Amino acid sequence: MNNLKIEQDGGVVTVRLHRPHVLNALSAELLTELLDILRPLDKNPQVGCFVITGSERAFAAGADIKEMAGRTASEMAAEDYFSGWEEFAAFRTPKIAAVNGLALGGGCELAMMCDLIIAGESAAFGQPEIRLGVIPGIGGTQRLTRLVGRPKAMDLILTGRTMDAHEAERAGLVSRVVPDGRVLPEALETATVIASYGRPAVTAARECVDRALETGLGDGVLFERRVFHGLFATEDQKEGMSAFLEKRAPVFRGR
Ligand code: CO8
Repeated sequence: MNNLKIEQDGGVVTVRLHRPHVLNALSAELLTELLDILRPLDKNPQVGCFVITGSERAFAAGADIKEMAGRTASEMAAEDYFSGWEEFAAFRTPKIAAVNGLALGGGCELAMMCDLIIAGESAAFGQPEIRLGVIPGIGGTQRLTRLVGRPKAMDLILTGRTMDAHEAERAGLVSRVVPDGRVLPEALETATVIASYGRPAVTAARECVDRALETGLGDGVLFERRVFHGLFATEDQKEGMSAFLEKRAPVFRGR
């Protein structure tokens, strides 16, 4: 493992991006390592949440420009360069981005593939690809627009400017802003809470929320109601509601 540091505490797996010499620029090798490590963990019922973080200075300063710079269009297309990030986005385990410092380009796009973004007060978010003669390529034009709306997405993507954590929170990109030193503790505490809940309900909640970005209101509400009905087939629903009525803490078994 050259580019990542992994820690596991109970049901929470923390992945630290570790390419300090290039501000955690996202290389193809980093992506391969990330997918190789998370693929089996995503299927592991004992794992309830992933936390993705970087360093104090940079969450990630984008895709690795050195690695991309000399490529031709046909090489990029033939490799479907960086399409593997969609596998990361599709993992069913909840993902929290714990962001200190720079989240630029692919770094901002990686954070947006997570379910929550917890940012330090000094964090900065942006899609500066226009300055390199390209555009976001790992979902930035799509996810940013859905999250913050067209006016702010155009502002960021056409100017390449960064926004600070408070602007990002006001815009709806960031879930919570905390003091810089609290970012990882807050993310780990939040991940522990999420990991303590029953997996069927967590998965259902994620899928329903994400469906809101893909579909119309009527279809989305119907999808939610059907999923809600389906959860009554789980032991966790019986346990959660019985525990409430018996005034005790529930013990979820993830089935
Ligand atoms: N890729 C490679 N190396 C990088 C990157 C990067 N994205 N960002 C920083 N580095 C390297 C620098 O080259 C430098 O290396 P060296 O010490 O060998 O010169 C080192 O990290 C430290 O950086 P700086 O000296 O530049 O540090 P500063 O504090 O002066 O500046 C900045 C920090 C402002 C973040 C500056 O480094 C910068 O502008 N970086 C580039 C940011 C950027 O443009 N990101 C977008 C990249 S493109 C992208 O993400 C699109 C994804 C699309 C993928 C498409 C697939 C189909």
